[in-house]
Amino acid sequence: MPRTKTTTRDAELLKRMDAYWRAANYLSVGQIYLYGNPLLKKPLTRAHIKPRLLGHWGTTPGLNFIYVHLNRIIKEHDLNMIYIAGPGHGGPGLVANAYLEGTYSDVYPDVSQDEQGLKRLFKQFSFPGGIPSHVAPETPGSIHEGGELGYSLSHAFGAVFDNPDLIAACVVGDGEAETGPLATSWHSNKFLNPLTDGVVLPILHLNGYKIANPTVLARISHDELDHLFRGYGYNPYFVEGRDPSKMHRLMAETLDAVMQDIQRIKTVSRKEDTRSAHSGP
Ligand SMILES: Cc1ncc(C[n+]2csc(CCOP(=O)(O)OP(=O)(O)O)c2C)c(N)n1
Ligand SMILES: [Mg+2]
Repeated sequence: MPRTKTTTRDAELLKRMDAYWRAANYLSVGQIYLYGNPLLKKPLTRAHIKPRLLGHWGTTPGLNFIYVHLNRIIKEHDLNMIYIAGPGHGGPGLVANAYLEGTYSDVYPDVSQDEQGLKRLFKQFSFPGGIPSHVAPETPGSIHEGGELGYSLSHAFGAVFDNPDLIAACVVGDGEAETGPLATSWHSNKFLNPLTDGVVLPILHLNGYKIANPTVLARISHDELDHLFRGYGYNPYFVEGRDPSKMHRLMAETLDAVMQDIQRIKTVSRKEDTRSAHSGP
């Protein structure tokens, strides 16, 4: 259970984070569906919708939600963190965030932060001559192409081995979690050394579906899921609900608790290391 309470000062911050999240969601849904009329200034007609749609919406609000919340702890704790997006078709979410931050327009000046640029951003996604539906090399900040499900968590562990200052926040799709490579990679925590390696923060995105089909981990009971992850050696936190304002608060409190856990694990391992060095042969 989260141990910290957010203050009234944080309420204003959470409101602004919600606004950022909603903007990222609009930019994501616009990329999937809109061919024209990017600011919906005119009544929507069929001519404004892309003739062939690729990509799906289901995973994106969750990816955007996690993105803005991780940004808060990165800024608050000055973290060195990488975001690994596992679920299928999360591309529009990551592109939306790069655009909101201004990085996208820095790299691609024609995709500017105005109506004309917005139209280009929306049209190019999953479109002939445009950008793929997954996070791809042309996405600013991206260092690895997505597309084949199953490898997010093993990449996260690989990134932090011998890299003690890095935190790899790894969003695992509940559909992705059903692939063989992902199902086995939970065990990579057995190879992690808190003194010499960084931290992996797996975030299981239980949106209930793999595209349109139900997922196993979203259908087993809360208790069974909790036990499963404790068995793997994790201390699971649940952030669940439907009301965005409650969810923002819960996520912020949970990430604060997670940061405390990480600091505690690091401190304890450092103390144990000094003690064993002093005890000598
Ligand atoms: C190895 C592999 N098998 C199948 C696919 C096709 N595929 C793309 S997205 C997806 C569903 C993924 O489910 P989840 O991770 O829960 O993402 P969500 O549907 O929630 O976005 C599948 C099966 C793939 N990309 N890679
Ligand atoms: Mg899913």
